Amino acid sequence: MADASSAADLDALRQEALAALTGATDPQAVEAWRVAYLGRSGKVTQALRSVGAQPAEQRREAGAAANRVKARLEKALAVRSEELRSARLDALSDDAIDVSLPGRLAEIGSLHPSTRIMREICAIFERMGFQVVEGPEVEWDRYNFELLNIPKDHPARDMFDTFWIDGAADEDGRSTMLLRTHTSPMQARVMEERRPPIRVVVPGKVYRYEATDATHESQFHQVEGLVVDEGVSFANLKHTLYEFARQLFGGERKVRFRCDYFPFVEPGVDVAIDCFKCDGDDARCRICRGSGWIEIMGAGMVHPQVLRNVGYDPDRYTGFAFGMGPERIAMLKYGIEDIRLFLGNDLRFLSQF
Ligand code: 2NL
Repeated sequence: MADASSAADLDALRQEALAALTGATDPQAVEAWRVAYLGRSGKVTQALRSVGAQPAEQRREAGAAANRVKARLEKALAVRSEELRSARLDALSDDAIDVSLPGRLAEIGSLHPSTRIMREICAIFERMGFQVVEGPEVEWDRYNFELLNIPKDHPARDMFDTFWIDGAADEDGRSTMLLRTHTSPMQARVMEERRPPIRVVVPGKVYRYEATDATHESQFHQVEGLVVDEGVSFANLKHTLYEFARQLFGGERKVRFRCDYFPFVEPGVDVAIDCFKCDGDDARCRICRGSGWIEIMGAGMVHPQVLRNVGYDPDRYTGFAFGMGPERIAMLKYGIEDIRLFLGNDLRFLSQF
């Protein structure tokens, strides 16, 4: 088209260009079309340039007409580009990666309730100057029972239904290796390795071979504590555990100590707090069952035989020890009714903590 500046020529150019654009079905073809018509030496650009060669009285109208064609084609280009873009998006199959979507947020986990309670318990004792130590879950008979005043054939071993491990045996063929039934063996190790003063808390997993129900699991946790030094008295035990109970369950709590039996202490006590749920007023209270008291731990003065077993002179050193189950404490604090939930891996339970 040598001279495209007449009204008829411009109209033909517009139609030609619009038809060519319809035939451009991918981004490269659309770009080639843009260069061919609207580019620096494109046909529309040339038509605009040729306006200057027209007779003066026609220039104004011819320029306006050429500019209208240019504007019309630019609009058509924008529409066509958008059509092709949305057609490409529609063509993506459902499982194709849509890079224009925002990313999925990572789910942030939370601490397991047993971990959370164990950390709370340990933090209270750490503030009182205790050191946190951890020990092996696979133990020797010697640390789990013997040093703790529970010799072979002692009836107290019936209190612990033990997972014995095949492989190591004594001269009578009885296994000597086991999954620890409490965390006390680590305290025996600490006493054997160090000399007083000793102030440790031992959190960790323990194992019992027993049928599971709402209040029994074969795997759970304990936090035990031990203090040994010259002049440690039952008054120190009472004060320490009183302070602990009030920090964990609230400053209003009363704390009760009653006689109990554990082979590694003498005297032994059970420690209870007054019921924070019903204050002893509800005979059918789910937490204290109407007694008004909730047992939270066992404790006592370290048995002189245990001190002798690790080479301490019981006339010089005395100590107190205590033990508690974080699952039981979590059940009381959070109103959890079944201990099996702790290992059930149900996110509806776990995500509440
Ligand atoms: C309970 C009772 C208790 C201990 C644990 C202990 C450890 C050593 C020496 C003496 Cl090395 N005693 N531990 C003492 C009394 C009670 O736990 O009901 N635990 C869940």
